[in-house]
Amino acid sequence: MKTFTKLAFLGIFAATGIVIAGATAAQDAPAKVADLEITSAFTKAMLPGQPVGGGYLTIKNTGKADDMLVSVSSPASGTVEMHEMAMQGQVMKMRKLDTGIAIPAGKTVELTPGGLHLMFIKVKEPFKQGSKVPVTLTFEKAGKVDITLPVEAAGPGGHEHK
Ligand SMILES: [Cu+2]
Repeated sequence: MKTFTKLAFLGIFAATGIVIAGATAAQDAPAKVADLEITSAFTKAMLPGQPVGGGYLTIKNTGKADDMLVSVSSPASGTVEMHEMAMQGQVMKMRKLDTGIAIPAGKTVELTPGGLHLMFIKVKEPFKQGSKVPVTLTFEKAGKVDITLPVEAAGPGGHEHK
């Protein structure tokens, strides 16, 4: 019986360990607010002297009403803007989206390098690989949701500004 008791305790500890590990990993798990699901959020490590950084994520609207991402903020930067990259003739240009990013009912909107993206401006400290950047998204209908963007390696395909 003693052995059984010990094993039972070990089992509980093992289970607790898994729960804790699960809770840590859950920070990057999909975030939900109302009918919106946010996944694949990340940013990239910033090079020394780089003044701005890009933020990327996927927003799925599982509801029947259109919504809109109207503002974004982060304690890690002075301002977060919503931008769009698009070819104008031969040149890739960036445009600030003042009214926000539409998230139509039943649709998935991806913010990716080279397309729609978040732009961290007046970044307080360059983002370091392996850290996380907290971000608050505000939607017109769904309201606010806090997410974290894991910082991935800097490199090609990242956000480039001149
Ligand atoms: Cu930009």
